[in-house]
Amino acid sequence: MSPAPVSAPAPPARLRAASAADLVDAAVTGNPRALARLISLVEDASPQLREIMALLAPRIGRAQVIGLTGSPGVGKSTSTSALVGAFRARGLRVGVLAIDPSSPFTGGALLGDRVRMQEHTTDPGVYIRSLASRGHLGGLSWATPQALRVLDAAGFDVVLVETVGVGQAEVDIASLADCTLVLLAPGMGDGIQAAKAGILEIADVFVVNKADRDGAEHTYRELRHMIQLSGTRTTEEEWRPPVVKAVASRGDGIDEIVDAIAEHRAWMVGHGVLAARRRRRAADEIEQIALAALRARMGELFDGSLLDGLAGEVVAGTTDPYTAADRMIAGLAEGGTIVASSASHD
Ligand SMILES: Nc1nc2c(ncn2[C@@H]2O[C@H](COP(=O)(O)OP(=O)(O)OP(=O)(O)O)[C@@H](O)[C@H]2O)c(=O)[nH]1
Ligand SMILES: [Mg+2]
Repeated sequence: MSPAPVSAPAPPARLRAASAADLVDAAVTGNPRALARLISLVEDASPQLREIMALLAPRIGRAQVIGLTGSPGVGKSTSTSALVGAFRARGLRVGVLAIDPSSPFTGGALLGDRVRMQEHTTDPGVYIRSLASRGHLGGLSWATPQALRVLDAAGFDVVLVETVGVGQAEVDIASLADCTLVLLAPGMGDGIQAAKAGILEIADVFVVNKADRDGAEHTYRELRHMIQLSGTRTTEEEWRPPVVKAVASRGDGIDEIVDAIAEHRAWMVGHGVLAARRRRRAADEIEQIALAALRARMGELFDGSLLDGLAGEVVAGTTDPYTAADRMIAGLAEGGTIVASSASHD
């Protein structure tokens, strides 16, 4: 059997090598237009990415990726903006990705984010970009790592990724980031509930934001109590997420967050966790790309009529969905041999 052609199609000839190389050359000097263009190519899942990522590969691995997640309105953008200021004060170049969770209920959020980020938009050491994950084969899990690669290769020391803490996006960001900040706020009613729903597993640092509000102390104590009780983080070997109180809108607690991130990083490096995380992240990335390529390949090889034919057989009871899926997979490995039931091997 010939090797399975499971990779995505080669870029069209009209996309010349020089254009990708020029774009990459400009992006790695921090040229914001080139960066914007590259990230747009990511959003569009452009076939040109294959070439671009090959050019970027030797340049990556420096950026520290910090994820911020939490319920809508908890103060993620305000904290992100304050953190940008804090990292800039330390002489670091900072990239920001605000992930559009592509859901209708946050439709207006990005405009507000831009306004909040305004103070940094004229700083050449800062690049801020919202990323639409909508329409991607793998959503956040597909587009975000590719956009991170672009910013990493462009030499940003820190990349902050803001994503609304709803379901899968929250889990995805935890698997991408070197450090995941989970923000809670008092009086939101869902803070500790959310903690029960699994944020203890993903948080490297907790931030109780809006500490100027009533109930902040209560949220803080309750969270600390939960961390102490949590079975998975009880040994000395394990990282116990610290809880930092902050008033992001006033900049209070931001230095403490930066310190907590640094401590977490030192712990990870000391325990070999950073390298392991990055390896796992690369494995996820490869898997996502391979799955997307397989799906695209399946779409090319089997036009709707084949799938429809198999579906007809399953509905009629002449085959079962597992057998039908096996036939699709076998057909894929054979480069698209039509596996209608008459041509079945058995
Ligand atoms: N009182 C108080 N308000 C704050 C604090 N931090 C942020 N806010 C306000 O809370 C509101 C929401 O803040 P954002 O930073 O937009 O929150 P977000 O989590 O990014 O919101 P989404 O992106 O829409 O999910 C804004 O009006 C902020 O000014 C704080 O520490 N104290
Ligand atoms: Mg926001």
